[in-house]
Amino acid sequence: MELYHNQVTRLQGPASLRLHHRSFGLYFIAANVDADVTVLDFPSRRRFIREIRKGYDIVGLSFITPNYAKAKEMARLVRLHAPGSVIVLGGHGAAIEGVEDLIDCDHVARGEGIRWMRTFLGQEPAAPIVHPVLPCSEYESIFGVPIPGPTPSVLVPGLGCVNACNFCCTSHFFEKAYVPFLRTGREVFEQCCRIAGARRTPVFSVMDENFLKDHARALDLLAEMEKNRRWFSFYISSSAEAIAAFGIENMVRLGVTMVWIGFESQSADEFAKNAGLDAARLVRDLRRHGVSVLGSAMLCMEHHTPENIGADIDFVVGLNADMIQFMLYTGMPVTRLYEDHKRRGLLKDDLPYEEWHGQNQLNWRHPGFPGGEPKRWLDAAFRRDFEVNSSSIYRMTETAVRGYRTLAAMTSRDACLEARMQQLRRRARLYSHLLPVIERRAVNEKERRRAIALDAEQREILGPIRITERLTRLGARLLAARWDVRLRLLGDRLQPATIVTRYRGGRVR
Ligand code: B12
Ligand code: SF4
Repeated sequence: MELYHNQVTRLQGPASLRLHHRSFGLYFIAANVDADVTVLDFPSRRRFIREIRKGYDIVGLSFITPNYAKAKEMARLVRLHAPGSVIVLGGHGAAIEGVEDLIDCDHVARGEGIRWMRTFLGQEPAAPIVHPVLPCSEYESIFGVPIPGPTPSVLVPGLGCVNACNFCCTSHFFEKAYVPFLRTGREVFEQCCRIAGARRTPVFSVMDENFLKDHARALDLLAEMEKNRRWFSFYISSSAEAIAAFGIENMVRLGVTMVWIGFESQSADEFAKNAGLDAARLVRDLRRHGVSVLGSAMLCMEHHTPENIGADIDFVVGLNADMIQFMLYTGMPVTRLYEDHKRRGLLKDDLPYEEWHGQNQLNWRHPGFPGGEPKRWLDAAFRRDFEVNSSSIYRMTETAVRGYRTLAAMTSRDACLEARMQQLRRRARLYSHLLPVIERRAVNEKERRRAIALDAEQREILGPIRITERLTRLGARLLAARWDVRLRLLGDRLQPATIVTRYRGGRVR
């Protein structure tokens, strides 16, 4: 249930960012039907059985392709313990070909689920959508040190993307169309005000594959924030071409803290979204303005060979983004890539769906990368990025300091830029308290020296460390030492506790 530790910072040891995410789709459905609904997130088998024995009319199972075996087992348990319940399968796993014959169920909901469930219940499918109030992550820590304050709230302005890159599940699952939940900047702004009020944080993690693609909505949101002087900030995903159209200055004004960009490969022109892109420059400019970058890249693509893949890894490492996701080129059911691999007889039919997640084996036969070779390249790529560019938390601290520097150097700032500068200052200050911890656990001498230098630099521009901050630093060092012991004795697995949320007529009880 972790984004970073699964596929981004997983080889960064104690410096890996740890957080759990809920299964948002289920809450969206629960908040938008007129019925009594219980959402069980991360249930243990025992907890699941206890709940379904209550005899629900419908049990909806949300799963993605690699969770196939779990969904199958859960369906079996429903038949056994709640034979009167109707089983509905939904989420990306519903795209598995013939899933209705593979998992014992009554219905399969493909694509957007609110509309599907409302129709199934005989309710108005096109009624307005209520955005649930939810934390994006349950628990946030780094080096075992909890990140203070409330976690960001989740914001889902819409699903899918029109770009239809051949490998992209989300685009194909929603039929290459964008399914908006919030159509205008004003609607996004209103939801932000409501959710920020309830959760007491202005920070949002936006689950929208390509948030800046709807240029007009993003500009409209910025205008609303400026008019009302509410300075929300956002973690977003966007394609390079959408970022270029929106502009970096607008991103700073909008309060983009981090952007996830799919760079995919050095041969960027293969994807229209990256045509003519100077990726290194884009990353440099964003980071200079205080916007952290999570760049993603794919390994073992068709054009890769053991001879040329190293150059692609070097290219991605050379971008020096704050974080990198390396992922194996994997065609999931419903994508054009899957259809293509199937047509060419390349799919590994005997590979269980649990392995279709892009972090271990390829789900297709690539002549250059048999057996365990893909994993070897993946690990080497993550390791190289870590050794060359240091830990992601070091880089994020550097981005915040650089961003503050850039904004502070401007000769004039309006209210919006002034607010953004103050946010960057607070972020730089907060992250910098981990620099002594980074220094002690540095991956190499280069990172150790960088951490010391960055700490000195931030003190020079942000002022000396106050006494309370010294205590914070001491606390961070103690917690990090405790985490080292925990990792040694118990390993790095963090199992989320079950979360139960009960809704009555769309409202949380
Ligand atoms: C948040 C997220 C996560 C979270 C998961 C949190 C959780 N508790 O499930 C984290 C970061 C942990 C994560 C991890 C992984 N993820 Co992920 N993740 C996403 C992401 C970015 C957003 C999903 C989301 O919440 N969207 C918002 C909600 C509202 O939309 P939704 O989930 O699609 O739900 C709607 C419909 O699908 C449907 N629906 C969903 N469930 C149900 C259930 C019923 C009964 C019904 C009727 C309808 C229905 O209705 C909902 C409302 O319309 C998507 C990409 C994307 N933008 O969709 C990838 C995505 C789902 N992840 C994916 C993958 C591969 C993974 C990993 C395997 C990656 C990895 N290698 O480690 C891991 C697996 C983790 C695990 N153990 O399950 C793939 C799934 C591909 C596939 N075909 O199965 C996606 C599509 C990304 C991609 N493009 O490749 N992920
Ligand atoms: S731009 Fe990103 S979200 Fe859109 S189709 Fe391509 S990979 Fe998917």
